[in-house]
Amino acid sequence: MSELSMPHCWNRESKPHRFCPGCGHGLVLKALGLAVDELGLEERLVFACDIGCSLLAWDFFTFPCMQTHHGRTIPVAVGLKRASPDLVAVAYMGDGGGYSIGLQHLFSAALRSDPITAILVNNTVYAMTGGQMAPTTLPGQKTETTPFGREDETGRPFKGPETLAAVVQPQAYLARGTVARIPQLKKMIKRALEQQLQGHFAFVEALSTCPTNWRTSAADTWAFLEQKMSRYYRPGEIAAAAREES
Ligand SMILES: Cc1ncc(C[n+]2csc(CCOP(=O)(O)OP(=O)(O)O)c2C)c(N)n1
Ligand code: SF4
Ligand SMILES: [Mg+2]
Repeated sequence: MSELSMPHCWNRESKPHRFCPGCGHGLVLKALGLAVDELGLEERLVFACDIGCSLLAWDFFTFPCMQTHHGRTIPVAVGLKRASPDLVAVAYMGDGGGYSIGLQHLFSAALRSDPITAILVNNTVYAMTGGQMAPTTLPGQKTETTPFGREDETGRPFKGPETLAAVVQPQAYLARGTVARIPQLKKMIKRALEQQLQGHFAFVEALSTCPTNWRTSAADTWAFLEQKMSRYYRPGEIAAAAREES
């Protein structure tokens, strides 16, 4: 299926989407929809979305969606999967939800190798609440709460897949894609769904755009994504670190 086509599992009866013009969320959701179509998983999918702009995805698809509390999307997906192991559970969240308020859940699911697929949209800010600093805000980046640029004393920006590589089991799937390359992102999400079908934990971070809170033009939005974010957060698959078990 072409990346230009509309996913079959897209809900054509829902109202027009509410993402801002230039937002990357819709592109990540499209990559997910195409991956679900290609694997023929529409009837088995259950989708849990976080608070944050990810909640605007609640009526995007034809498969069931559950709206969770902020940061609690992963445990909800784990619960759904444990109750109905034949379901394919997708947890969809922002960087604030996954790397800040919900970080312990992400780590716990990775450590246990819960067979779910987590997709995290990294747009470097808490977008829905007005663009405050997130764990992923780049050094020097201006946000609502770092008007002079993020300073070193706030810590180093969090690299999710690389950090999880230290704790996951070898069969887990970890990757970082970008909305600048939808075919690659779709392949990563496909692999993440396949890994869940094999009984393993899978996590894909997607570098994404938020022109509203970045206050950028179309050209500057793309330049920030491609020239700043992608240099700090390198797209690609990330191997689990070898560990000595005694
Ligand atoms: C328990 C709780 N704490 C805080 C909030 C307020 N809140 C709503 S969305 C959000 C940030 C969302 O940022 P992120 O997860 O990065 O998603 P984005 O909007 O950037 O896609 C916060 C702090 C909340 N709704 N619930
Ligand atoms: S605020 Fe940012 S992340 Fe939220 S819908 Fe608008 S562009 Fe997208
Ligand atoms: Mg965010």
